[in-house]
Amino acid sequence: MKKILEIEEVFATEILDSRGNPTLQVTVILEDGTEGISMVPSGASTGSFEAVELRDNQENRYNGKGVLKAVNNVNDIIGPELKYLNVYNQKEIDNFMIRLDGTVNKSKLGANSILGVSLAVAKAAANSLNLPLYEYIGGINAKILPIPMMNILNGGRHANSSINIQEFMIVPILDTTFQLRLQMCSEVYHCLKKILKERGYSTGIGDEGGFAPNLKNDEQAIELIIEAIEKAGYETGKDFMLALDVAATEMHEEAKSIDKQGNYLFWKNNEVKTRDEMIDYLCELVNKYPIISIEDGLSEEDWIGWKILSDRLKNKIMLVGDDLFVTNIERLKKGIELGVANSILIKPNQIGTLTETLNTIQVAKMNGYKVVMSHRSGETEDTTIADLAVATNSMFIKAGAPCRSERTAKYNRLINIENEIINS
Ligand code: 2PG
Ligand code: MG
Repeated sequence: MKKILEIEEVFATEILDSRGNPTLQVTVILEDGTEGISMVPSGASTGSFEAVELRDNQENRYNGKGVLKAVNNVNDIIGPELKYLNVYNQKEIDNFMIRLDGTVNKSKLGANSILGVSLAVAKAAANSLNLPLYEYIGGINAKILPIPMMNILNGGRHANSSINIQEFMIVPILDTTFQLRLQMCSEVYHCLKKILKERGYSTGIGDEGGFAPNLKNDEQAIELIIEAIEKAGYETGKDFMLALDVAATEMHEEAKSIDKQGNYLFWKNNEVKTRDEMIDYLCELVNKYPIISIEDGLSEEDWIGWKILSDRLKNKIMLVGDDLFVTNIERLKKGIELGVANSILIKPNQIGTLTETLNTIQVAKMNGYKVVMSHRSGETEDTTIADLAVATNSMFIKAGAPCRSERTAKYNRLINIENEIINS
């Protein structure tokens, strides 16, 4: 017989994220008193096909970024409807919220409200069974720790610097434990800090904890990182590879202001590239440097460009769709059909429920797309994505630099999960 445990109460609170902007905390309380609490992250370089993050737009409060409407939607609309529902019916609860919202992009109730509830329900259910979240979601097969794609140099929208590419990541490919990989990344991070300091560059950090120096150009960032890897005693190509998130949708948006064609504007140094030039540029970078993965090399609307890029690079490296796929099963299916990209970034708040997130991961895996679980640039101390990465045996995780508690919280959670799995 299926176990039943009813939801007693659901409520939300407005809290702050790592950028100091409001976001939601949602609490679910069960009839036996068990609680599940989730906190919702928030992006800066958001794709236009993401589910809607509901904000108050009330200029005199938090610069319009308040989330009291979303809080009220949880307290007054979603919460009362979930009372007495069985907390173990995650799929039914998520589908019920999708119907209650009734829009294609969750714009009525807000994906932030819905995701907050969805994750808090899962956490309450896991807690009630005394199971860690990764095991509740992934069962006994949840056992693979993800490889960090660690963003140690921030540019684009995540830093007020001269660098256009949003993320420069190190990927410890050496076959070893999560904890050793984390150690390797942290060592490289600190070597990079030393190098930047010695050369007179700022060691201030960007939104995801990576350094945000004003370098001569984007390629210098790659070269300094390679130097840092070697200074830390590791070999690029053997111990580490590099990954980039170009976040090209942002460049495409910037270009629209000066050029109707919507090329790509490297707005920090005012350089315009056409789609073809952009593709050539990315191929050159791949030829020149040990790059294993490029995320959002082209914009979310440029399916034609993505197809050309995929034909040129898909057999060499990972091409990760973030703004392109927005964790949305329909957009992913379109990509699969067109032969576009070969990997997907998974951000639960892009789609708005745990069930949809898991469904998208399943389709990705069935079609041989690699899965990269991801934080947002605006984060909280919530560590759900760490559990979700293990629950789904995702190959990679993006959780930022080994710096800033909202980032290290995810890594620290993964350390504890790895220890639990080793000792079980
Ligand atoms: C990205 C993310 C996370 P944001 O583009 O991949 O690194 O950034 O949350 O700002 O969309
Ligand atoms: Mg991205």
